[in-house]
Amino acid sequence: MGKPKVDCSLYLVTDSTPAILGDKSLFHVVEESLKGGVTIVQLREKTGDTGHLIDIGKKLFEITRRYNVPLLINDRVDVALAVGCEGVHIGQDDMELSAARKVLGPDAIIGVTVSNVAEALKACEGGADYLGIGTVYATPTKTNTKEIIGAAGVREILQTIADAGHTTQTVCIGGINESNLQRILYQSAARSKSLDGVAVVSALMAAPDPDAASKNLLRLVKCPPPFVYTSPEKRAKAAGVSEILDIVPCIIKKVHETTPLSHNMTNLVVQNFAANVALAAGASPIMANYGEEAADLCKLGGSLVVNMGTVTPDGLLNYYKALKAYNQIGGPVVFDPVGAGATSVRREAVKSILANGYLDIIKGNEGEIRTVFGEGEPHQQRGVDSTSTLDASQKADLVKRLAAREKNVVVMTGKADYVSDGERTFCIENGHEYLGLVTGTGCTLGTTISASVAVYKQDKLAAAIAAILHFEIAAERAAEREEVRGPGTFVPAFLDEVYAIRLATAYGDLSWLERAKVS
Ligand code: 3NM
Ligand code: MG
Repeated sequence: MGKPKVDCSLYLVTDSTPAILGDKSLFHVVEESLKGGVTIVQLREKTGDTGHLIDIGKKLFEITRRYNVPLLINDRVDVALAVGCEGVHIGQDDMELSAARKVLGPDAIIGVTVSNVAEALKACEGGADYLGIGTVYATPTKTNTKEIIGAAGVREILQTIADAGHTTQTVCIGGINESNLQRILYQSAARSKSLDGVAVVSALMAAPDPDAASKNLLRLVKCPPPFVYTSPEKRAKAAGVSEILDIVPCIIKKVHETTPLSHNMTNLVVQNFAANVALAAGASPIMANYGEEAADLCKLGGSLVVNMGTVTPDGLLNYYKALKAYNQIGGPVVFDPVGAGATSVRREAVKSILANGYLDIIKGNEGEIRTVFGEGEPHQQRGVDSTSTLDASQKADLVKRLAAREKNVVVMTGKADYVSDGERTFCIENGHEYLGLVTGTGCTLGTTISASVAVYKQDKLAAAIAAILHFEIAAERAAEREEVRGPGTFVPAFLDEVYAIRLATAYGDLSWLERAKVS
């Protein structure tokens, strides 16, 4: 007979607890999910007598067989034998893989739960047919999970087993649903190995229409997320400084010509200033902190700024709604983790924002970016102040590693700014000290970046650099004006220069760009 084919694209793990299944029939939900395209099913019952479990297994096996989809039993090798189904799924506390293999034979499908690199290597070496990697996100479905590893933890496991030469299939599990599935597949992908699919419990077992839900989940597994720009231009990303500098005027000009919407969910301090900078740069600002509005606003072709400068519990829920709306259609999101390291509330907010959406660009000062990176000792920021302790190569390394981890673009502002997409890393040494003496300049840079990335999704790194140069060279020129004697007179001059640079660029005068110090 040989081993049945294992397709892990959409893996259904059952759960018949009333909190999840409700008053529906387990068999009906599984059959509807199979109709919708589930590719493998695991019967997972944590309570009940063995005889009862075997009965359920047999009945389920009649259904899965009709759809030509394998049925596995959680933990219970004996039940799998009695049912005669394709195999088992075993956790780290269950029977050893080698023992299960001995009992079930070479043709049985045996999957293993792993949550770290050591467990993954051991399972691959022991001949597991697939790995269930988790727990990705905390989930009410399984509260005794050992470790929440996020997309980054999944990626580390994938890279390690790929480096060791294993081709074992992989799925991830834990808190996966239609709104985070594509992002998790994208962010967890390692250089040479990505997940083969996702495993879900509640996304199907609790779905009102499991047939439709599984069709949708399977579609999402098969196509790249909307925020990944998949045109041929992707392959022709600017590699060097001169190529980037060639694109910068095109991006600024395109903002001028198309007036992209810049949807700001931002703090009380900078709303007015950020709106004025957006207007001067050629964008159309809207300050809308109510998440429900995002479903309409995201359709207008602009981008979103999530600035957590005055974060509140309500504010967080609003961010999640907006993130979902923008992520779903690929509208770019700029995240400004203001004061991220100042309080434990903000550190937690950063973690939950990262877990609740894809952030195309993260922009912050050194302390903020260190907090977002989050490994090692917590970095204590003094309020929202910007201070620096890292040297140039450490800064470049930090932005590069964070961008590689999040699969996005990271901008770290300071006397010199560092920008990376995980592969290309640049340093920009423009700007003026007055920018540090006026409140909210960092936030308004986030708004400026949102305008350029809205019009240039194909290379978000180049878009970020265009905005930084526009903004910082405007500051230099403003500070040199005769009438500017300090931060007070600087602000109006700065707005004028942002506006002047935009108009000059639109009409072909690029002399301002000669000041660019990019390396
Ligand atoms: N195993 P939901 S998490 C069954 O981490 C199970 O090994 C997990 O449920 C692991 O899709 C989990 O509803 C429950 O979040 C996943
Ligand atoms: Mg188990």
